[in-house]
Amino acid sequence: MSHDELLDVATEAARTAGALLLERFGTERVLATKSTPTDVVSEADLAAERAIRGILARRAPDDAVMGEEGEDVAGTSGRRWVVDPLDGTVNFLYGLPLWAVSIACEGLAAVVYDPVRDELFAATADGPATLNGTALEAIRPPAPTELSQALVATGFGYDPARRVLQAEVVSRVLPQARDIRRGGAAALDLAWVAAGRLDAYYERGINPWDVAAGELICARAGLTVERLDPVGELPWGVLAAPPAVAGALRELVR
Ligand code: LIP
Repeated sequence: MSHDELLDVATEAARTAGALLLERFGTERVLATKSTPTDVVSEADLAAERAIRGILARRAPDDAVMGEEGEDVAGTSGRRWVVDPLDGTVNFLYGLPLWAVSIACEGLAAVVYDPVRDELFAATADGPATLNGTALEAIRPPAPTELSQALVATGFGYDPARRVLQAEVVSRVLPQARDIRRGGAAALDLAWVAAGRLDAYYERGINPWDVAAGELICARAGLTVERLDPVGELPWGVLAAPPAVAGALRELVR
């Protein structure tokens, strides 16, 4: 399949899951907790992933699938879909309109869909990053050249001990940046960095499905996107920033 065909599959799956989630938004309750009492999953997560996996099985039957809520599926094509059916689960359950569907065909095509605003962020490996079909380069404001002018998004894990370490890191960034934002959905953070609604993002302790789509969208929007190596007790992470700011941010968070 061509990159554009893969993008079409991702778009159909994201919009289908997004419509299902939007119907439940504001009424869904916690179904269960996972790694900690604050790491929750809802029936909406599970229903959305079932819908996405059904479309992938029909339209890309030979591809592997890795999703947040289901078992990994092996493939024979060499392609792998990385799916977060509902990124920002806690926000969703609280009725906060900061959540998204994140679907990537790893390295080839990616969408982050925000059903509340009906905003589809998308990119292919050889095409521009777009918002509802418009190239982000054409609508994004000029990027900051100094970290002190950068609005930096980040997030925190569910484990209290990890949060102590992450608090130390953010205490270094806060005095150096314009300000910090903690939205609660990595996929949306990355999509908004690509769109210029945020200037940069870093986070450790995320999962591949949180960031796979947003990383490609940010890279195709011309941002520096890199993985942060594990350091001490802190796991790997992601940093996305304008090239002029990436080095200064990396020094503070690595
Ligand atoms: C969320 C991430 C967010 C992180 C949260 C949580 P989920 O994913 O998108 O960046 O800070 O702790 O992991 O669990 O809502 O799919």
